[in-house]
Amino acid sequence: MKRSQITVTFWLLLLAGISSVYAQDKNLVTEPAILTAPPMVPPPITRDYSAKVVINLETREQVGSIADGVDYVFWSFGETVPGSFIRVRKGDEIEFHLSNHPNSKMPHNIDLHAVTGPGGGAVSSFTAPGHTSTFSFTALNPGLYIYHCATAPVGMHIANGMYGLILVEPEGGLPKVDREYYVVQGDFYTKGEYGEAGLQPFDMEKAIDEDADYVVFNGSVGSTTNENSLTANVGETVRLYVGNGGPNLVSSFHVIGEIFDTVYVEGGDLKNHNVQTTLIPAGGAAIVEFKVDVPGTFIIVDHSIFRAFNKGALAMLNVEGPEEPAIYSGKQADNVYLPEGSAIQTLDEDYIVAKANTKEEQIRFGQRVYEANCLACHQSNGQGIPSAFPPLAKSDYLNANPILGVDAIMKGLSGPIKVNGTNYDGVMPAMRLSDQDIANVITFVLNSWDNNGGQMSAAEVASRRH
Ligand code: HEC
Ligand SMILES: [Cu+2]
Repeated sequence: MKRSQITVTFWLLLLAGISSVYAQDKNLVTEPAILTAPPMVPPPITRDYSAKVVINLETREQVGSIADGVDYVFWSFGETVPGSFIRVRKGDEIEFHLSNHPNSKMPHNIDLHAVTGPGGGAVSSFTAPGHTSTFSFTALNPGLYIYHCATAPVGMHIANGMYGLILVEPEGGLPKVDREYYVVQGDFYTKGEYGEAGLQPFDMEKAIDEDADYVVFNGSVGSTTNENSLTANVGETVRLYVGNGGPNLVSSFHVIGEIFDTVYVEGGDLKNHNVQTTLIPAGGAAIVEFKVDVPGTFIIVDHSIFRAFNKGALAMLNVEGPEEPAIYSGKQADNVYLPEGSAIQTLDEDYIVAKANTKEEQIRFGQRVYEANCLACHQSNGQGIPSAFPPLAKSDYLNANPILGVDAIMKGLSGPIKVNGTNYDGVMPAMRLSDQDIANVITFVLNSWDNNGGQMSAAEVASRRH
């Protein structure tokens, strides 16, 4: 051995000695990470010391539903889009095992924005199908961070759903709240337009043009609505961990009818208070907290509002409990307001033209048309509102002659009518819907809420246009 070699060997041995002592010195307790699928969040960390946290995460490529009747091949961390929620504590050493499912066609890796190190772990975690990569990092900075795949073409991997959130709790933890949820926005680009049925391939050109067909929370239209809504009780505090996977669009995150008591701006230490809408950049996050004071359905949106009502960026928080009329009265009066010369207005709603081939599809697509266009007046259960909006549930007016419903939507309806023995004299605006959408929504109504059933075709609707 040359002397230089001996010196090098000496230093290497010394270094190895130091690092093993260091690891022993740290004497970290090892524990497996608890991972959760959206919208759930792992429990708060209660320990007051650093640990070695072992994470096993698997990348998948599998077909899922992006909207009713629309399938998409999602690429994901874990089984879901966004991927599993990871919760660690500042100072923890994370031993990360990334496995790529043997059925994958692509290699994948992970770039965690919580990592201090080149690529956020991307190079060390590059994993071929059927392999597992291991790397470790120490979580130096507290905060809420996006993680995502960074394998070329990066944009495509992210666009297919490869992102999620990792929370690094500060040493003292976060203040206690009653409910915590996990919501991530993402934009999707498909060969077909929004709502076009069938398996829709990724569209690279639209992605480059940032011309999204879908903008959704938690991976699909309706992922977090109706029976899958977030829930809370009146008087509880709610904390949302909100991420934006992108790949392209910035989110104007807003909860209709709530004010954020606290926003951890961009997921960091800075706390802002009394915020209506918070901006979440692509590849960024925010923590929002609010107390729910009154019951009802609170709609969560990207306030770039066409994304909410036309591209899917809409979730719901259902709050149950007693009314609080001192805080919110509910509707106190509804009187017909008819300014001079405004007999019939037109609602210019160019909703999706969903091609429906079967009655079942018509009902499904019709429900979407209903929720976007009719629910505000006729209500979610079709009961209407007494002395303002007539019921569609068991409506003798509609059931006797469904084509009158078509006319009402197409041309508007005003003047006195009688529904189930009650007189109405309101104004329903004409709606600019396609023949197919009108056929679908009427078919949906006829087959809902104990109505008589039946089916309306686009051709029948077309025959009413003059
Ligand atoms: C802005 C409120 C509003 C919206 C939105 C609205 N309607 Fe109406 N609708 C009314 C009012 C008011 C009447 C009663 C009009 C009258 O008194 O002449 C009515 C009447 C009707 C009737 C006939 C009466 C009955 O109860 O059977 C049908 C059917 C109907 N609407 C269906 C729909 C459908 C389907 C949609 C969505 C595509 C829709 N409406 C959207 C306000 C609305
Ligand atoms: Cu990937």
